[in-house]
Amino acid sequence: MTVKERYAWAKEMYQKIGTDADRALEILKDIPVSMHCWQGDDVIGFDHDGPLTGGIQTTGNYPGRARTPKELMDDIDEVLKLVPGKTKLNLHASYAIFREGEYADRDALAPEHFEPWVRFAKARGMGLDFNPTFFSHKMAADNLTLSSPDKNVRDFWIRHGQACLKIAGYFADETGQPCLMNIWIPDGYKDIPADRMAPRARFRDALDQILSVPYDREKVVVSLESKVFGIGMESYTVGSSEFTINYAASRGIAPLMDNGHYHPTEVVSDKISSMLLFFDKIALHVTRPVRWDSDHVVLFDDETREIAKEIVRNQALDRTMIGLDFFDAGINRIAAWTVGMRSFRKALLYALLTPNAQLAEWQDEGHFTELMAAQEALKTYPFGDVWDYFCQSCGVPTETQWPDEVKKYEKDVLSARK
Ligand code: RNT
Ligand code: ZN
Repeated sequence: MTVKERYAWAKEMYQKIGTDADRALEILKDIPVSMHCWQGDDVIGFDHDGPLTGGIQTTGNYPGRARTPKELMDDIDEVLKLVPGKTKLNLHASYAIFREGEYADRDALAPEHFEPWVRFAKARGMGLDFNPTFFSHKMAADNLTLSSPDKNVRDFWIRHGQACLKIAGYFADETGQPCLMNIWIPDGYKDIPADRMAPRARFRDALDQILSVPYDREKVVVSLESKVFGIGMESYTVGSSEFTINYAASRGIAPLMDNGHYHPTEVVSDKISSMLLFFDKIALHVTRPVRWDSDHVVLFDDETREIAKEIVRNQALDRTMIGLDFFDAGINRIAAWTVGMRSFRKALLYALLTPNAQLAEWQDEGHFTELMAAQEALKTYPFGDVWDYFCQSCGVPTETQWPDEVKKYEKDVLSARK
């Protein structure tokens, strides 16, 4: 059977339970999913030669890491060939590209330092998202930035945030697509703090100063990412969940939930509905925490599907800014990106093929047996046939084809990076 024939058969199966596969695919291809640039080079960037700091860690040393802007762009191009649907590119400030002999510190970054990225994105019809980088820098040596007791340090990072807001506006203007600017700081303490309030008060005031720079809220969506702990900051994190939700709610910005940033039995899929009831827009970092905030490659697993279902069945596709955030250096990095991006789009497809109205009706009527049986039945529906057809119609390899592409790229390109 051809991919098309498999699809025709699968479509009928889904029709029987009341879902329209053609319509699902139409919606699916236009959902923007933001691909993080930092999977390609283990979160290093181009503006420093020090280590990755901030209490996050990339583990593994698989050969082929992108070391230059050109290599990273080549790798992203390769991934784009393997990933179906509308993709945005998510950059960090540390990926500024300087001309020969030029350098600007984080507080002096300007649109011109991202001009090559804008050219790259525009040529591919991609939108850009952005993140100030409050780590991997000498002014963040002790993992204190916007909450630092040292005013000099705080002011430096406030200027960085303000500079990034301008760059985010430039991205939106140039690409014609809104830019999410997500703020995450590593700040916290390893051991039991003597004062939990003052750092949070300083963080609040610093954020207010960053946001005092005028920006167009139609074009730039600012979000604030929470976290429960970091490596070396196990006892206290300034930007906790309560802090960020309250800050975002009171200042009219978006909360960002990274599903690696909660206690291991908490799930972001259960938080989305509550957030949607009180916020205009929410943002996500989809990742895969394994026992801790380990940022494993996103898979087509239960929680990933559940997150996608919450977005789709609450009609929140245009209110949720979806981005991925993981970094695995233990396997081929192109494959890591590809699996993560494909997995999240698969999860969106799975959600779109779920007869959500029928399931909700059963819940309301108390038919929990039918509900459980149907949810289980869906797991073995001919989902793969719809997915392969979607890939083929987007001009990218099907599920069994893409690994060969990656192997070829590894042989031709990555293996030469010694
Ligand atoms: C860290 C946060 C943050 C980073 C990226 C690189 O725990 O998840 O989003 O992963 O900014
Ligand atoms: Zn994150």
